[in-house]
Amino acid sequence: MNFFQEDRYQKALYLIFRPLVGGERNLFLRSDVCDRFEQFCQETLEDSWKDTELASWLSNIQEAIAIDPWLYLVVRAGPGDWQFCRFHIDVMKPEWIDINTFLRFKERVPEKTQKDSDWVLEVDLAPFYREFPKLTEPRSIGRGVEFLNRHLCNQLLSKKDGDELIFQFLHVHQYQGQPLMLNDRVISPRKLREALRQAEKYLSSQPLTATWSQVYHRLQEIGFEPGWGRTVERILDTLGLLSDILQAPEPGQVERFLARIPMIFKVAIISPHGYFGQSGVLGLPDTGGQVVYILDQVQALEKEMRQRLYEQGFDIFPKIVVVSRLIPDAGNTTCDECLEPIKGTDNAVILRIPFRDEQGRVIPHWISRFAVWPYLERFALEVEKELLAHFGGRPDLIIGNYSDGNLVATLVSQRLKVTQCAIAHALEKTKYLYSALFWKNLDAQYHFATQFTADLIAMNTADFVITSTHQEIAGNLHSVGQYESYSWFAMPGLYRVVNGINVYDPKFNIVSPGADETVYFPYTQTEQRLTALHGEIESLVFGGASPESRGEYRDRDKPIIFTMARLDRIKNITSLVEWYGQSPALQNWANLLVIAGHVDSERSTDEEERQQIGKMHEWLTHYQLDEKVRWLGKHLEKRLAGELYRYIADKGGIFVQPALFEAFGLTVIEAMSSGLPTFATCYGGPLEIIQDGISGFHIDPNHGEKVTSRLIEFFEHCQSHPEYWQQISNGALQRVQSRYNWRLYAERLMTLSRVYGFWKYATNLERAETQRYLEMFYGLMYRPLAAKVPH
Ligand code: UDP
Ligand code: LCN
Repeated sequence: MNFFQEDRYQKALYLIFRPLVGGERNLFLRSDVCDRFEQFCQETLEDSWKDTELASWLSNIQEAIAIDPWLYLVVRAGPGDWQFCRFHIDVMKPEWIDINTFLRFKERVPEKTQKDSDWVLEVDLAPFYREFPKLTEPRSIGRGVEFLNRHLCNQLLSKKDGDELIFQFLHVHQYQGQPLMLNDRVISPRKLREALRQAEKYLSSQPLTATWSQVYHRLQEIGFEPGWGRTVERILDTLGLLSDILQAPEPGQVERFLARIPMIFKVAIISPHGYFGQSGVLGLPDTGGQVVYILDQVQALEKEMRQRLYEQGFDIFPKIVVVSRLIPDAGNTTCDECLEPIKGTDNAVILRIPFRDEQGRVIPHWISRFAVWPYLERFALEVEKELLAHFGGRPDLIIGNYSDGNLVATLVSQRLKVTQCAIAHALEKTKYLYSALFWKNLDAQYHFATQFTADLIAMNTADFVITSTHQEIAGNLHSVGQYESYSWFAMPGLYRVVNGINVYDPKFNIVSPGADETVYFPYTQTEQRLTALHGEIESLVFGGASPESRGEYRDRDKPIIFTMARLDRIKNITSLVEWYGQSPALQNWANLLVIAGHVDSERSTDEEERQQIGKMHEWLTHYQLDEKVRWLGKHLEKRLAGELYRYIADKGGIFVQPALFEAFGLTVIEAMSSGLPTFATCYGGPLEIIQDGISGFHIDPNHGEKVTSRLIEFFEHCQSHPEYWQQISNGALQRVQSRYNWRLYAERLMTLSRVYGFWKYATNLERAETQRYLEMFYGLMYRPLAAKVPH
């Protein structure tokens, strides 16, 4: 960056940064720097600055910290590509610094001091990963398995080790004591190659449709056990894949071969917090998409597991257990039942285990997801015991969900030595501005110090991570990804992370969820529609005020702007009501329907929800919206909600998701699958789900007036071009059908589990150091923090 050497740039930098360094504020975001640059161009009356190298460099500044006379900057040239520098305001030349110096300076802000803090623990995981392969290209982020397959090929190519590795790996498989794949007649890689030749020769004389049981005797004599295929055709194909790999491995073949190995019979899915049930729970505090996701995931996984096992020659029913928390005071839900079969599956159950206090007494009431930490260790031990009993042995895969589930998955997987998959759903860190830096201010309410510590541990122990979008890992050009935000951060007075997670780690894979196609389908599929529910839907939408609702439409013919979410602050539903209240023009175009929380705050046990309920009432009263807004504080059954989306589409309505941040946004794909034109936040998953102007629209929740004008423009445009609504509706349908699909999801997850299972096997010894380091971090940092959370 030679431009720094030139006088005119140094002068410009001085003029741009001077007001930042001299002012009241210490912390600036990218948007502040961009605004300041815009102002500078106006002040100098020179728009040509915008085409300079300086402009593009400034646009990469992610944050700035000013403490007179210094300005420290973080420049993010792309995902995971961080540089740190500082300027003395009198010497406008950058001095490149290391992350540690930057963080020490940043810590001065909340601590309000002029000097660096005394000794603070520095967490650095990078040295442990020195020997591990990493992606290099930003475009490969989230496609870890493809990279790993190539890497595995190289490893297998190193002949001696490679053959030995495959040979050993095929020997470890068994099901309830019965060996699978190979028996003790095959005692070396050389014998394996010989056995393959013999088996191929023998099978080529057998009918392709003959089954395993018909050829079993001879194959067993040669050294093979069940697992190669149900029919001779399939067995030959699997043997052929292995022969090819032993000869000259190729990534696609390695993946296809590993995908066939019968490794996954029993899966544990851990999701402790919230109300985990199959009806009457959605919309309750902390109970939303994660529950929907897991229940749909289980159905799809069971199908996929059965299919794979069947094709490999087994008539075994796979077992899936979803482990959640048992809540004795469960209201009208089933969350007080220990065991509940999962609908739509043959063999999957919800297993509920209570939280207990130090004396072992069961905790009876619901606990916010921010306060579960003191209970998790004990919970994990009980989970381990119950899983072993339920499965009659170890599970083959443990999937953690959200910070608490991932920590429990870590504890159980480490003890049982089982492959661990992590799914974040939503990492809280990026949802709250400066959540790490000002952790002390937020800790009484959110206990972020404990949560972020748990996140760091679980992310690093997980064998692989599944995300719903690319942005979840690595953000986009200008915004930081949820996982990326754990690369480095400071929690002043507690510890400082200089290398927490690397978004180029091949453990990350994007595997997007879908929306249950039997529930969320296009409004045009009339023969499938649940028209019998329309009477109920009409009284929900057009009924009068009741203890569960507020508002009654005066004009029933207007289209409906629909929104539905948990009544969390982040969901920002109250702002949508406020924007609507402030715009008589929008009120002229459409009515607003809100399904969220409770109308009566007495019915809520969650402080944040109660505050939001208060705000809702305030805006409805202030803007006199009772004849234009209908608010239902009711939790709709899935099928009723599905038909409601379509009912609103019938009437030319739209769906709006105004969240300040949305990690993924299942309501967005549900609405789109129904054919509803959808307007959703540009912060988080919806930015990637929706292509703006094609399959829906992005809205910026920080600019309410712009949201309102976008909605008005849409209704206006639909009036002058009646086909426009249809065009966006079709765009939405095409988008979700091509991208968000549970069948594809299950297929990927099952393949990943095998590839990463093999990788774990191949590298296990090299991970011992990391494990020990993380155990120490758990013992010395996490445990004392968790113990301090009130319980
Ligand atoms: N939901 C519902 N009733 C409500 C609120 C939400 O059925 O009152 C469902 C909604 O249909 C979706 C899920 O809960 O399936 C919410 O998932 P999303 O990913 O949109 O948000 P989350 O609640 O997980 O943050
Ligand atoms: C949690 C969230 O906050 C949503 O954005 C996701 O859609 C949901 O989990 C399912 O992953």
